[in-house]
Amino acid sequence: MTARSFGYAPAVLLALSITPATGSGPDIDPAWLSFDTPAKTTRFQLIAGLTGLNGALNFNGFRDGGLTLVVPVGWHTEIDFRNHDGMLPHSAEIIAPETPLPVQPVSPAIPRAFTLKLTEGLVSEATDTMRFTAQPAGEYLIFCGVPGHGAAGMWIRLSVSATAAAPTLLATAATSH
Ligand SMILES: [Cu+2]
Repeated sequence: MTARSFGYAPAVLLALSITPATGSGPDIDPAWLSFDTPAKTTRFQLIAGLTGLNGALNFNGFRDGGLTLVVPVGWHTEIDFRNHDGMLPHSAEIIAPETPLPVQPVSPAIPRAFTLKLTEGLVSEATDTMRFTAQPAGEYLIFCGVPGHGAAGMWIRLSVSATAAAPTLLATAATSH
């Protein structure tokens, strides 16, 4: 990880000091997240298959919850999905954590928090935007709905926080299988 990647947000540095990253994981690009604090709006670029990790079954180069998007409760949230994978279709939805992970799409945990073609997936370079209000506070997964993908590790985390003052992106411990 480069210092530059985290230089934009002291809150991220603080959080990382609490939950140290491994040092060998992928980088977080600060360009993925933007926000307007007075307007309580945030935008996150969600990129399916950004890298070859896990057979491209990853979001932004992270798998199994290794990246967490933190959004203050009640903020207007826009997730801009793009499928960067040249091979497989992908989708995304916000779901409640469950064990074991579902192997099919399930009802989204937040109204309107899902992409088009949830089961079939969006083809290479297709985009879709989901817009929703981040509530209620709690822990969620950003999960690929194409059958088998999410259960194989294609998910990251969304934390809707009652205490955060601003959105952040954190490298978090990936769940091992
Ligand atoms: Cu997928």
